[in-house]
Amino acid sequence: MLPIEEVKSTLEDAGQSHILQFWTELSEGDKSSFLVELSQLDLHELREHCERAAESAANVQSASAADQQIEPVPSEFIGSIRKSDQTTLTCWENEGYLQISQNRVAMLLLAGGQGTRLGVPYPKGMYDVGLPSHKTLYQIQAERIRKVQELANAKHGSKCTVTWYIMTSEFTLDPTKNFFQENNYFGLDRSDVVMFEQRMIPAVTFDGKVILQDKGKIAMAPDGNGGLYRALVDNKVLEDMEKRGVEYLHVYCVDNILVKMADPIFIGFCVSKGADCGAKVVEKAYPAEPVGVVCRVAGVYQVVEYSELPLDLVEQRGPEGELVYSAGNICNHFFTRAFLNEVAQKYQGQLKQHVALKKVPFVDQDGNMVKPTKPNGIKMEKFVFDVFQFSRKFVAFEVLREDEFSPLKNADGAPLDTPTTARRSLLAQHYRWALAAGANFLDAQGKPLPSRPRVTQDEDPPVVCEISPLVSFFGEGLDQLLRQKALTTPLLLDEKRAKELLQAQ
Ligand code: UD2
Repeated sequence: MLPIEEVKSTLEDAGQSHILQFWTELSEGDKSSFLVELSQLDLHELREHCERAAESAANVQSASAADQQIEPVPSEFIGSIRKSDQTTLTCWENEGYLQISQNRVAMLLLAGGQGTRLGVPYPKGMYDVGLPSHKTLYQIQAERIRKVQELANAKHGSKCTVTWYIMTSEFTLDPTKNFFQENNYFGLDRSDVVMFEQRMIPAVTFDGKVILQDKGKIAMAPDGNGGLYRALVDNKVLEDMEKRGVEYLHVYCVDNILVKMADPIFIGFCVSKGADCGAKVVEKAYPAEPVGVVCRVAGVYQVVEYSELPLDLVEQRGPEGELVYSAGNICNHFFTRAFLNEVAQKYQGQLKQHVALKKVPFVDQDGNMVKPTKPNGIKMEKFVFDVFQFSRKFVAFEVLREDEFSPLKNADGAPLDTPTTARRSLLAQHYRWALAAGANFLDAQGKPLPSRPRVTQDEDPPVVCEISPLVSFFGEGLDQLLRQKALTTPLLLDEKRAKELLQAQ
């Protein structure tokens, strides 16, 4: 902890002396915790941070498309599930499983966000969208890791590990850790789940002053999911990866209920192409969908975030009425460890700072708590995909939305990306898998239900069928359990039920 006199003079130098304006009113306990907080801040970077934030906010109106030289990505450049034949897909998948079986693949979850839109006071990964099993997002992800390891082992006679790195923040670390402990790491080996914390940075007013959230507390926020690269260095994660022999990292965001963990096809595709960076995309559903788009900016492949794509480009359509900028980023990325090392050593400090204007509660000059009704603060964030520009070989890979993308962003009541739409997407996928495996469903009275594999997010699938990831990773292995079986709904196909069905053959 730094002495108060030193903190005072550094804050004065940084033009931030107001931070201590209520110092004399604080209790001894509050003084010491505030001093701890201030000592952890990089006070020397503070001036630059505040100046840069104010300057960026003033220029927030982004340059025009022509200024930025944004172009769409030619569709031939994008690998695709839809456009590839089965032999090629199997080839990529085999490559992926081979790498997994050799412990060369790890997952990295970005879980440091505050989940403000969903509005729950705990990390999003702990959310239960109301499936029959009541599994949370964390549990679903953990079980998919267990299953993909099992499949790789079965193919290669190995005993492999897909290490799970989890980036948290001050908001999410403790609850996430406790939740994993209480749930016995969902059956994973706890030494293969590595949690680490990203940095927090102060929120700043439009004139570059750090915002006090309380008389003895600065308003802090995580530094964006691009804070990953600094956090990898701070927490020696790259060294850990090297020790474990991990060469490839599959990075993803917490809220996509359909995330295909350590996706062997995607990994195999990226490895076969010799890529150092990759991004999964889906075709955008509608112009304003809140997903970034993969494009070329001044000739270099990048993601332009939805909040920054010029409006005329958002709406632009081609001759057939299709969206020109349609390669929607689903926050599912591939990196080689070698590339991440390079980023850590050379580029991490050069990452662009993006500006978000937010309503940040604060104490005013007179010490009153104020809840602003319009944005009053600037939060600076780095984006995880901003390193693509440093890549030597970047690839994009298009997957099917109905199989791989259904994010949980908003609370129920919102039209899209809610617990209801997430639950429906998962149940609809499992229903499709069951039908494809030859299942017949009966209603509660034993009457056969007609098959209707195509359902939209606006309706519940006609049958409630949930399949545990421990039974099937992505629809495989269900034929032997379900073919020509008459199944009463709701069906919760967990390991116990799978055993019963096998025995009933
Ligand atoms: C993200 C993508 C967007 C699109 C969309 C799909 C970014 C910058 N944008 O937008 O292009 O793919 O997802 O759903 O990736 N997080 C942290 N630390 C932070 C902030 C966020 O770990 O400081 C995590 C967060 O917990 C989540 C992920 O990053 O898992 C994405 O964050 P978000 O939900 O705020 O991003 P969103 O939906 O604006």
